[in-house]
Amino acid sequence: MTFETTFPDSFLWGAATASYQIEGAVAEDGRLPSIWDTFCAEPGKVLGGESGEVACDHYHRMPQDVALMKELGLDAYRFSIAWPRVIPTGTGAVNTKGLDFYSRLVDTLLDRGIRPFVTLYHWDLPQALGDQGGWLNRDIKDWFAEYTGAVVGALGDRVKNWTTLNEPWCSSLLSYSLGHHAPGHTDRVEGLVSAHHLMLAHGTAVPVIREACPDAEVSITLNPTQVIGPDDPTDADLDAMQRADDVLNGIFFGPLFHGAYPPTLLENTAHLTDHAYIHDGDLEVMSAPLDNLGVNNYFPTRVKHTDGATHPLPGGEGVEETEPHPPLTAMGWEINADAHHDILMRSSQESGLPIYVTENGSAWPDVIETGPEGESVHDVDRTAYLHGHLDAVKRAIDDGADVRGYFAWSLMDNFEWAFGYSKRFGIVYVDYDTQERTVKDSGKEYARIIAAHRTD
Ligand code: GCO
Repeated sequence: MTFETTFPDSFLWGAATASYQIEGAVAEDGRLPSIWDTFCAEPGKVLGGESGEVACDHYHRMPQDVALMKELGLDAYRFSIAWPRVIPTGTGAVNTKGLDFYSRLVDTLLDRGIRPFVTLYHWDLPQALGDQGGWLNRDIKDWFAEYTGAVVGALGDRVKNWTTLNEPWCSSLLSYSLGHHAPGHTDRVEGLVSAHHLMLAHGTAVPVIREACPDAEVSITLNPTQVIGPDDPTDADLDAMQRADDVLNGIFFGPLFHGAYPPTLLENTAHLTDHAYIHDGDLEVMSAPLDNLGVNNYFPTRVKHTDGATHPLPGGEGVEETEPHPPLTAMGWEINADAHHDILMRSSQESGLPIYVTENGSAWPDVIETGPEGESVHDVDRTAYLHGHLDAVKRAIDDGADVRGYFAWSLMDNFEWAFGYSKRFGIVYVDYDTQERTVKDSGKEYARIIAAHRTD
């Protein structure tokens, strides 16, 4: 191992997970279905018909999993709260048993000296709210504020790092325009409307968090992606790049940090909608000041102009997504640490805020081997990806971005949404038959890097 890049002493080392991807126990202690339980049950939506029903059984193995975090030397743990555990019907009665699980998790983390970073929404919307239109219903801003108040009211005495939403791009455009995620709709306008309501819910929740937890550090996690065009772009290619950037990045950077949508996004979608879902005053709510920005980033996006079919994203006229450049991960994602550096710089400039890399990592076809010293996973590719991307983070810091921490995706292998259990992102291997956890070589290397930075 030759990785010797050094980070500032205050840099925070973490790992991330999400409720539906690890918890299991979907019908326990009063939890009711989310839109993901429903989506998984629909034939053809998730590879192998798999679901988060058992996942990593984290709900029952939480103390051991926190012990594992301690063993790795993590400073911080980023997890999400399942809305359908806390308010199973979406609005109304709070389920104390559901909330207690997270309260125990927070106490266990704090006992071990690990700082909790809590995400309020990582895609598991109560089905009861899905039945009322989900993110297409403007009332969701109030439903989300009510849920936020319940959670922050219960945990805000111990949790300071609060993130409203994880990757609103995925819960809007990927879910309502591209149909890959729950609820699986394929409508260009719905992608725009749901994105707007996500931003509105976010902006409505920010003051609720501050009220319940005055010393909170409030954040949102986006998944911006560097848009790369052909080497010698024509004007038409530049237009395609702008359109792609608007619907991937500007659609969130604009409302959050500039108080307006990109004008080109509005122009290029005007033939689809009159944008009547944008009400007076909305942009003001959406741009509520934040304390930091979470960035999840794995790969860049390559586009060029086409005279062929319109891309299914809104404003996709003339846009063609082109093949990623090798080397690729098991997801088929381009490994491009320079693009990671560039998107951190961009995120820093757009937001003017401190940044946390709240997710970054890679999937590989891991093989577990049994030897004299027990089980091991020699995931050299994941380790190389980790080194390359950490180095890119450090370059971004040197170039002036205030990046304050890095969370590996993921602490352990888990339910990878539409890909079921077929893709492993963990730095810890999970045997889904026995629920045994094995720290992979990449996890050991991450622990070594963290230990090398310990100052206390
Ligand atoms: C996302 C989510 C995670 C994924 C991870 C790998 O970025 O899509 O936040 O839940 O599992 O990114 O795809």
